Amino acid sequence: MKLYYSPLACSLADHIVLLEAGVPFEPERVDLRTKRTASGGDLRDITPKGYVPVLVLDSGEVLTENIAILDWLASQYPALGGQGPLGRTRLLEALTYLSTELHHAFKARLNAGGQTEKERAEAVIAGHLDFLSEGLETDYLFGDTPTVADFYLFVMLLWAEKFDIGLPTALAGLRARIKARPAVRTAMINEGLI
Ligand SMILES: N[C@@H](CCC(=O)N[C@@H](CS)C(=O)NCC(=O)O)C(=O)O
Repeated sequence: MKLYYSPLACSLADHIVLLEAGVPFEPERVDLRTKRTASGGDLRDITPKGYVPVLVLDSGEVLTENIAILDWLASQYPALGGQGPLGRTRLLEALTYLSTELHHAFKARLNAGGQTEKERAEAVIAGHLDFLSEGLETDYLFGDTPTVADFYLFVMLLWAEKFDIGLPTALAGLRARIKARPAVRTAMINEGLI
């Protein structure tokens, strides 16, 4: 398998999950501005979407879209997926919220032109973080062990740190717990983040 990623992009979630699963894979860095990959290719030749994450399976199939990739990884490595009869549905519910609400709000913060837009985007982000924190009664989103959704959330909690957006206590705890995991540390070292 090959993962196309960019440092501190949402592809960090997939990078962490592959390391947590202990599966052999080849990470390849992408410059999102030029679309050049570390080996000299153009990401748009792999997917015309031109964004990460992109996971190329050993069969040559190309997977894009974080929800789909993380769901596929959870199906391959069930310890990182949802448990019980509604497990997969709850996981997809969380991944969809993270992608279409929280990630979307961070995009608005990233693209904000002026102070008013920045503050508006940060208020939306804070609302989502409050919602997530109020529902958090265990160490991770679905209990005492992390799922792929926790790693996606973790990436956005790192973005919050970067933008100096404070976290509710429960999410600060989750961020610290995930940051301390050996696979997470390895992914962050690989991406040059620590
Ligand atoms: N719909 C995609 C969006 C992924 C996405 O926003 N990727 C960002 C990094 S977090 C990216 O590659 N941006 C570069 C670009 O869009 O040109 C998904 O959910 O996977």
